[in-house]
Amino acid sequence: MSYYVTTPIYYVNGEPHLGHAYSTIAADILARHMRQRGEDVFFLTGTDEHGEPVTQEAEREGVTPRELGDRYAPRFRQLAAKVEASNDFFIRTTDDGHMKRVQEIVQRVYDNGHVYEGVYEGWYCPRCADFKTESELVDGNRCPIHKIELTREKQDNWFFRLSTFQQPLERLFAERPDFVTPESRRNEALAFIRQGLQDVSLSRPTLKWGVPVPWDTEQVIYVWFDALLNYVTALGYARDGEDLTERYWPAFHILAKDILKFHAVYWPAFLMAAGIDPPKRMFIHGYLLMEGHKMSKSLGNVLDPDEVIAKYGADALRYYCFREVSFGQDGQISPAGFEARYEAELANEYGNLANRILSMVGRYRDGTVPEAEAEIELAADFEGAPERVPQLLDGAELTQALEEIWRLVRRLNQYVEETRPWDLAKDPAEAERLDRVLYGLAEGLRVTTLLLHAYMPESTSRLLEAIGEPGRELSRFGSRDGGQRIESLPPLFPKIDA
Ligand code: ME8
Repeated sequence: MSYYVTTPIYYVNGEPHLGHAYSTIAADILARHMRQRGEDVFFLTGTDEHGEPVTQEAEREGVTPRELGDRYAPRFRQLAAKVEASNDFFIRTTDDGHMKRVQEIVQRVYDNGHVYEGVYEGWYCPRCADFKTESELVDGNRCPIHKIELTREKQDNWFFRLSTFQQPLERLFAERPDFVTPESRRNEALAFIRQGLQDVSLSRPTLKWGVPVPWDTEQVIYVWFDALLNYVTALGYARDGEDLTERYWPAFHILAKDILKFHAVYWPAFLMAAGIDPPKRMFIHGYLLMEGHKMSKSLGNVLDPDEVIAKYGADALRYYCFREVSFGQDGQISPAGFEARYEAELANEYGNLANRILSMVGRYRDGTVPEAEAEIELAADFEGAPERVPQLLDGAELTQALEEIWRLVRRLNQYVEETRPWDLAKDPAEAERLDRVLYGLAEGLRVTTLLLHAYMPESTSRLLEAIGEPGRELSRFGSRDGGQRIESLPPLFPKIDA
């Protein structure tokens, strides 16, 4: 089976921050997990380089939009690498391959009769690259997201007949209840559709920076259609001489609630208009908040992921984001929160557990996992875990799946305390029991670490190597007989001075 997962493509109008890393890490956890399940995975991320959000920043800085893109696109690419994203391709909307395919698809939508010329007047936010309705405005005529004052704009341009897709969209939502999750976001999108859809601009007459409209090259394609199409165009040119569309489309999209309408409403309608299948599913996550506010470039309250990674490592950052904030909801993050979870959960609960098990197998059994049967009370608690976690991750429930895994970590710690292997080791009559206890602990650690691998690829790889696990595929408790050699390891998550 194939599995295609995407992140939003990020605007190149400033430095990337933890909010961007968050979506990328989420998609990466899913991609890695699916690879562990033997799926044929394609994972896409990249940058959105056209439109007002980029043009305006370029003007402010006195550079061209292309220069801005060339400055920031590599920064986003580096951020992906730093957070250990295993993306198969990095798209830039300034790629020739993308622009050519955008024109082809937009032309198809035009040929299919879904485009007309008209006039539009409304409140326009250049940071969102979107018109706002009267009811959306806050404090008079300000953007609800960026809080900047908006001007009324009148445009002669090309329109996409979104209004004619109301019924097809309602049908799509009815037939596929998990098309948009969590359910609250699905309801929000559906309410937007049901209130009646207006046609939307397909082009911008006043802007030069973008993909030219193929039949009217004085205008450029509205940045949102240009950007959304990346999910399809990339498959056409990511691999030289190969078209991956058949193999991977439709996609599972990961994005935050700020761009729900574009993905859940405009995008499937536009694809239908082009005769392309809608996406498979999308998961809408919330915002990471710093001191109560959304982290964002325009609000200027950005937590630097470089600093966090330098101090705690990328794995710890990946773990923290999905442990602290329930994926799908907004949640507060803070340096103090990082430290607390790092210390209590990664260093103590997991890191110490691993080192204790390694050293006990080393000390009491000369570094070889005993060939024994696990005690039933431990085995029972691992029953079903390799099914429950994948099921949750099928729906991108990253926090719930991690909670399931962490229950196993805690169970292993509790089992160490209950069985007290150090006491058993003193009594030769308990040798057989000690074999069973140590086998159970090593086996539990192996199974749990394989499940954690998608979340924390680097540290779990080190541990899996130390416990002699050659592969990365998910594994059932008890499926390995013991007998493998175990090596010692420096602390996985060393204590850090504040
Ligand atoms: O909207 N918390 O780009 P963008 C969580 N180019 N996620 C956050 C976040 C935060 N504080 N801040 C940003 C665009 N994000 C368009 C998208 S897609 C075809 C085009 C993440 O640079 C989140 O995924 O403003 C959000 O949807 C995205 O960055 C917006 O990035």
